[in-house]
Formats: sequence, structure tokens, C-alpha cells
Amino acid sequence: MSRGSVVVLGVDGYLGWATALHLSAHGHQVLGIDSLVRRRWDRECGTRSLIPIRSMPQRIKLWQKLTGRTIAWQRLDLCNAAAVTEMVRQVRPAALIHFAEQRSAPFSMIDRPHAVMTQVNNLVGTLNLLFALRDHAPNAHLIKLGTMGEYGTPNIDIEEGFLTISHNGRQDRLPFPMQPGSFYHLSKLHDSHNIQFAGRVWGLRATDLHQGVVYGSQTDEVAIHPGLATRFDYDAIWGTVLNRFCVQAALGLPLTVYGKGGQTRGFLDIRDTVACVRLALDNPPAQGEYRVFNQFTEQFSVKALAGKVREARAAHGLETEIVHLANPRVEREAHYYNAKHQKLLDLGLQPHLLGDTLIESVIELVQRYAGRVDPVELEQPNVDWRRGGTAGWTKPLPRPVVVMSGARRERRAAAAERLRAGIDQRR
Ligand code: NAD
Ligand code: USQ
Repeated sequence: MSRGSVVVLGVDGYLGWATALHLSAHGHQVLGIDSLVRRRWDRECGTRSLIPIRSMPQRIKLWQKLTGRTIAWQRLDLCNAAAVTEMVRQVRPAALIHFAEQRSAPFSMIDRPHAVMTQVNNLVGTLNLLFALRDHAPNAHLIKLGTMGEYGTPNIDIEEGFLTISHNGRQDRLPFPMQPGSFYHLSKLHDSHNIQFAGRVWGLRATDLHQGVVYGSQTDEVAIHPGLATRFDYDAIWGTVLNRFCVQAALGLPLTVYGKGGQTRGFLDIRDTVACVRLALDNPPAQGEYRVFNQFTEQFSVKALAGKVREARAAHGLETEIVHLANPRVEREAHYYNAKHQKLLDLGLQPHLLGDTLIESVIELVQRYAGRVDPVELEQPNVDWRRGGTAGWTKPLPRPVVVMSGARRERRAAAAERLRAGIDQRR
């Protein structure tokens, strides 16, 4: 690798792969890093990407064949401090885009081992990186994927990272008060604190992208060839809400709104994720600066989102049912939400807003792979925030934690039957 290159950590994942292609297409020398642990977690959970994804060596070979551009690739676990230090020492990157974490809130709420593993994986990986940067690349720009969920849903406007507070006649600009909603979301907040602290004491520079929920799967680069596909999760553990609704709509199944559905979040198209990362990369912070960008383009309640999917289907004469399930999560279902997201727009972001056409295009894509949908994975309810495990299990706790085993096929058939029966009753 040449000096001045960009390291994409978590390159085998949903957003990491799309970003690596995008940066490579725009002339960056990209080194992709991943431990492939997500493929192991998929095997553990019995989940898989709806859209088939190739191995890392196959993907980068195809990218080179199609475009003549090279993406270097290294399998590496960020929790291996010696390996991280050696990689940073050798590459001395200009920038690192850090996607490489356990990113599912439900996964982190299954039980104690999953909560611990999530926080150890995420915090240790990020700490290893910070120390390696201090020692071997102190000028590098760390772009870290955080999450809007760090803020929670306060009854005041959400600012971009910081809030000016007046107290007893004095004023200061302080980190925004945070109320994350899962052990996963807490891990992102702990990372934010560690990165901010490292900036303060070692003068590192970092951008913390507090990203909302991402939807879609097609970027300009991913769309070049089916072999360049990025993963698309739709199950109850890894699938994000709009992607799940599109799969449910494509199969003519009811859209599963948890609880009242007034829970509101920031959302963005995956094309805007890659654009935002490039904007952050092209406009680095000053040495020693820690900055936060709220990375989303629109906010919707879950109920409104389901309504949008239903409308998009109705435009084609198709009926879609919306069901309200008992909420397996502990979260406010009706609340004030107004999150600022100006800084990336100021840098030139041109958002792809959610319209019927986009929803339809995701549904069309899903329909191509409908045969790969596993009803067990769509089945509700899933991981229960109060009891852990899954709310669907009727036997008393403790239960074995993750789902698949030799009995998988049987349960899959039974779940498909239950799902069909449930839908028939509702009709
Ligand atoms: P993903 O699970 O598809 O990809 C994460 C990748 O990181 C996987 O390929 C995994 O193998 C790798 N990884 C995890 N731990 C690692 C380690 N210790 N060492 C090396 N590699 C490791 O997730 P994603 O949806 O692409 O999300 C990427 C990042 O963006 C995450 O940090 C997530 O918190 C953040 N984010 C995602 C969304 C979203 O809607 N997908 C929204 C906001 C923020
Ligand atoms: N929800 C439903 N029905 C479903 C699935 C989800 O109503 O079938 C609701 C959830 O209860 C929640 C909202 O939709 O209120 C969002 O859930 P999600 O699973 O789409 O997103 P979340 O768990 O918050 O996590 C995802 C990513 C995570 C990222 C986060 C951004 O998995 O990596 O950090 O989105 S944010 O939500 O802004 O924190």
C-alpha cells in the first residue's frame, strides 16, 4: 500500500463494502480490513444476507476486472492489538473509516455474553486503533461510524454532538446528554467518549458520524454487477426497519410495526452514506479536533414509514397490511423528535429522499431474491429487551441463546406455517 491511503475497517459489511467501492471509484487507494466475524455471527444466528454476497477475494478481483482499480484486502481482527498496531505502522494511512463493529441492538440484548461481547469487541477494537494512531499515524483522520441512537429520544431538539448549557450564571459547550437504548447503542457512546478523550490528550483528529438507520442496497458502484452486491439483512436481528418492510411488502406479508409505531428515527439511503463518508474524508477536521456530524437526511416515525410503503404499493394496485406487534424493545413509542443534520448539507450533501420510486425499486430488487427469504427470520417477535432471549420462546428462562441447530429445518417449517396461519386469520 502506498502512503496516504485510506483504510476501510469492516469492508466485508453492508456499508463498508459499498464505501470501499465508492472511494476506490473516486481515486482513493483503499485497503479493506475485516475479521469476517459477521459471517460467523450469521452462521450462529442462522441468518443470511437476502442478496447473495461473494467472498472478499472474489469481490475485489471482480472490481479490478471491471474497473481496473485495485482494492487491497487484509483479514484482521481489530481486537488483536499487535496486528492493528503493525497494520497502522506499515500503512501510515491518511484516513481510516471505521465500520468494524457489532452493530445489532437486538443481538446485544440477547443475554449477558452477547452484551459483553458487543461492548468488548467494539470498545477494544476502537481503543486498539486509537493507541496505534497515537504511536504511528498521529495525523491520520479517523472517521468513526457512530449512531443517532446515542442521543436517544430527548424532549428537546438534538444538536450535532454538543450543546451550549447555561448553569448558575456560567456557560459551556458540552457533549449532548445521551440516553442510548441498547447495550449496542451504549457501546457507540463509550467509543465516542474514548475518541473524544484521545483527541483531547493526544491531539488526534476525528469525525464521529452519528448515523441514522440506513436503507437500500444499490450505490452507483454496487449496481455495476451482481457480483459486487453488498449484504442486505432483513431478519429480526440484523435487518433494519425499512429494509424489513420492503421484504415484507414484496412477499405480500404484513408490515410489522412494533408497539404504537410513534418511535421516530433519522433515516438515509445507502447512497447518502457513501457520499457523507467521502465528504467527511475530503473535508478533514483540524489536528486535535473531535467533531460530530448527524448523518441522516429525513426523520420518520415507524408508523409513517409503514404508511409510505403501503402507499407505494397502492400506486400499483396492491394492498398492504400493517400490523402492530407487542414491542419487544423498551423504547418510547410516542415522543418529541427534532434532530439537527445541517453540517453534511453545508459540506454539499445532496440527499436522495425517500419516495415511492425508491421504495418500489428496493421492493423490485427484493422480489428477485424472494426465494431466499426465510420465514423464521422474518418471524416476530424477536429478542426481548426485558427478558433477553426471544419473546417467542415459551419455555422458562434460561434458554439457549442463538437460534439455529440441527432442529433448524423443523422450526423453519413450523414458523412458516405459523406465519401463513397468522396472515390468513388477519385477512
Ligand atoms: P455489518 O455488520 O454489515 O458490517 C460490519 C463489519 O465489521 C462486518 O463485516 C464484520 O465482520 C466487521 N467487524 C466487526 N467486528 C470486527 C472486528 N473486531 N475486527 C474486524 N472486523 C470486524 O454492519 P453495517 O450495517 O455495515 O454497519 C457498519 C457500521 O455502521 C457499524 O459500526 C454500525 O454501528 C454503523 N451504523 C450502521 C447503520 C445501519 O443502518 N446499517 C446505521 C448507523 C450506524
Ligand atoms: N422496528 C419496527 N418493526 C420492525 C423492526 C424495527 O417497528 O420490524 C422499529 C424498532 O422498534 C425501532 C425502529 O424500528 O424503533 C428502528 O429499528 P431498526 O432495527 O431499524 O434500527 P436499530 O435497532 O436502531 O439499529 C439500526 C442499525 C444500527 C444503527 C441504528 C441507527 O442496526 O447499527 O446504529 O439503526 S439509529 O437507530 O439511528 O440508532
